[in-house]
Order: sequence, then C-alpha cells, then structure tokens
Amino acid sequence: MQIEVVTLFPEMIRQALGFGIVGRAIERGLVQVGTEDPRAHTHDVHRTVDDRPYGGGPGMVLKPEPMAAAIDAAVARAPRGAPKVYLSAQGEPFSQRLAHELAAFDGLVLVAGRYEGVDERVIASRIDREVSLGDFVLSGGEVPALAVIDAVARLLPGVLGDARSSVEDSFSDGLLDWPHYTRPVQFEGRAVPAVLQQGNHADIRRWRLKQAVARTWRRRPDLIARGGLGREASELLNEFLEEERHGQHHSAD
Ligand code: 4H6
Repeated sequence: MQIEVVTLFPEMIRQALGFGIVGRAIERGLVQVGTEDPRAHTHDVHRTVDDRPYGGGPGMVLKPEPMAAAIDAAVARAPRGAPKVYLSAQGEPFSQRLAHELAAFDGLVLVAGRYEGVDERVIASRIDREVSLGDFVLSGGEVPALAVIDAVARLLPGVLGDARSSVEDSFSDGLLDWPHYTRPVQFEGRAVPAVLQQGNHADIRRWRLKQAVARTWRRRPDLIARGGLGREASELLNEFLEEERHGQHHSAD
C-alpha cells in the first residue's frame, strides 16, 4: 500500500515511522509512505501557508492554494482511487471497521491540518472522508495520521505473523482484550491467576473470554449494547454478574 501524507511537518511523519512493526513493514516494502509539504507550494518570499479567518476571531486558517496544490501533488503520486482523508475532530469516528475499509485500497492520501484547520473549500473540493480519532483536540493532524497508518498497516497481508493476526480478531468480535501475564509468577505480592498456571486450555479459553466480557461490561457497556453477545459470552457475563452480586469483588476487574 502507498500512503501519502500532506503535512507542514514531514519529519514528524518520517521519524515516527522508523520503529516497530510499521517500521519493519516499510523496510520490507509492504507499505510505502511519502509526504508532501504545502510550504513547497507557496510562491511568496515568506512561504506563507496561513492567513486570518474571514469573519474574525483568533487563530489562523491554512490558505487554500498551497494546501490544494500539495494535495494534488500527493494524489498524483498515489495509486488511482486512493481515498483522500482529512483528520479532524469534526470527522466521523475512526474505528477498527474503518481501518479494515481503508486497508482494502492500494493507496491512501492523509491530510494533516495545523492552525485552526484547512479552508473549508479545499475540504469540499478534494476530501472524501473527514475522520476523527476521538473527542479531543490536538495541535495538528500528524499524530492522528500516524495512528491511521499504524492501524491500517497492521491489517495488510504479511505485516503481522499469522499468530498475531488472530489476536486482532479479539477486538473484531467487539470485546476488549483480556488481561495478560508473564513470569515471574509472583510480582510485588500479586500472583498470576491460578487457571493460567495450571495450563488447562479449555479452562484458560473460558477464563479469558469471561475476563474480556466482564471488562467490556464495566468499561465499555456501549460495545455490549451494540454488538450483542454470543451464547457463551452471554453465559459468562451472567456468571460474572452473579459472582458480583454475591460480593466476590476483585478490585482489578
Ligand atoms: C483539522 C482542523 C484531529 C485538524 C483543526 C486533529 C484532533 C483530532 C486539526 C485542527 C486535531 C482528532 C488544529 C484545531 C489545532 C485545534 C488538528 N485534533 N486543529 N480528534 N487537530 O482526531 O487547533
């Protein structure tokens, strides 16, 4: 997949992508990431990319001409049909589902805003989807663009080993992950749960599903309402709620 990022801080993108799973995917040529700097598309001595907002108020707006030219240059390098995505708090919520959708394309053009954002006419003429990482404000769209690149890259064939790809399915089933433990068996007075030490794989599978369901119930009840639990998950949630009713509390759950 070829990803182009339109950004006033190309180094921020390049630097961050040198590490870990995504860094390896780029080294192996499974993902290519290019950047396009709107400042390279200015023509005045000051290389001006921003201007005061019509209607007044604080802050500055990214001028349309350099942004549009930078997007056009990025699109010209990207594969045909690559969706143009603008990262902003006004966008549709990003999700694992959207990551899968974007991973199905051969390319992606990500547009990162700065200042108060991009002139709306550029969004109207050149952007296919406006996407938000969540209900919070950042000083630029680069970090969200990096998050989208990471989430999409790990879905591409060959980027994760087979064993790891199936772990991603544990979110695709709509639940939060279960807790993880490694050695030592005792750490600061806390033991690894006995069921994990005993090594009965059927028991371990049920325990993990129950932990995942209980955690999701406590932390993200919206996910349970939306997803509708499977039969086994429903049974395990009832077991958990029953135990909770009888006062067997586990503070970390
Ligand atoms: C577009 C428009 C994404 C991008 C305005 C971007 C949060 C998210 C940005 C801005 C972002 C998100 C610039 C407005 C700085 C505030 C960059 N913030 N901002 N939730 N900021 O995905 O001032």
